[in-house]
Amino acid sequence: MNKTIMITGATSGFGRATAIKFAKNGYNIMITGRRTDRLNKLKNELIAFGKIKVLSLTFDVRNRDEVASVIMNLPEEWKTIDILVNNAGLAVGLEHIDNGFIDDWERMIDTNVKGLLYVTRAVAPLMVTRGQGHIINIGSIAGKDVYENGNVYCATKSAVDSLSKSMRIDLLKNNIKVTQIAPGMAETEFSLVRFKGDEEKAKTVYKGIEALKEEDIAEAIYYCATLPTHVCINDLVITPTAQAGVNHNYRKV
Ligand code: NDP
Ligand code: 8X3
Repeated sequence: MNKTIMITGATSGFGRATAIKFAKNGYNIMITGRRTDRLNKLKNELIAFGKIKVLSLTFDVRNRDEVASVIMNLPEEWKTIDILVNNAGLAVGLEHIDNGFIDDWERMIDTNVKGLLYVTRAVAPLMVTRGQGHIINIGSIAGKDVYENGNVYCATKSAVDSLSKSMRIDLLKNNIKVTQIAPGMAETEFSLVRFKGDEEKAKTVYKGIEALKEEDIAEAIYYCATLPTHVCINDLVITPTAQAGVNHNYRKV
């Protein structure tokens, strides 16, 4: 029987690449995000790999009631979630703390911290009931160290770092693995979102650097998820070769 994976934020970047990687390897896939058109397109792409089922769920992870209701009302066959990838997240803005937009801060906190918690609170009991499961949280090197203007984004990812550790302790007796993957600079739609659609500004982030690709993170997620049952990768920090932490990049310009 196929295993089942739920991926939040599958309409783009790491989430999308992860859905493709697991579909190619025979997993049933639940893809989630806010953009239904993209989910539908991806669903068709995934089904074409054959022999798997795909369920597409449109919801905003910030909506506590919606998250709870969607997951509680899953068809029975989709309630056996083997792997949850808490990936949905974003950075918005890059300002000093005295100039930051409070709306941007709220969006990051609501998505990266509260959204991850809402999804986990709904899915973890299903795993506890079965006495198995694997939660993979996408943190960031921004959760390991801070950079100028990173303030609130770094704080949200630091919360993911901390939550990953405590989830692992809380779920220890339930045979549930918890892994954090903390990527460095990766060229997805991340910077486009951070700079509110400014493509030129987004491109400068990756100038002179071979950034990580979304597939690199999908490969890492797949590796962590397919180890023997007694092995749990706790924390994986992955940067491009040209990056050593949030404040050290080597650019060829
Ligand atoms: P993308 O912008 O390419 O993808 C982000 C995904 O998150 C989209 O599918 C988006 O879907 C989803 N998402 C955002 N907000 C919400 C929401 N409120 N409800 C549901 N889904 C949401 O970025 P990445 O793939 O790079 O980012 C994925 C994760 O990786 C994030 O948590 C990010 O912080 C983290 N990360 C990224 C790094 C990078 O350099 N790229 C490095 C380290 C960590 P939709 O808009 O359809 O809702
Ligand atoms: C994204 C990585 O360093 O741009 O989480 O904040 S960084």
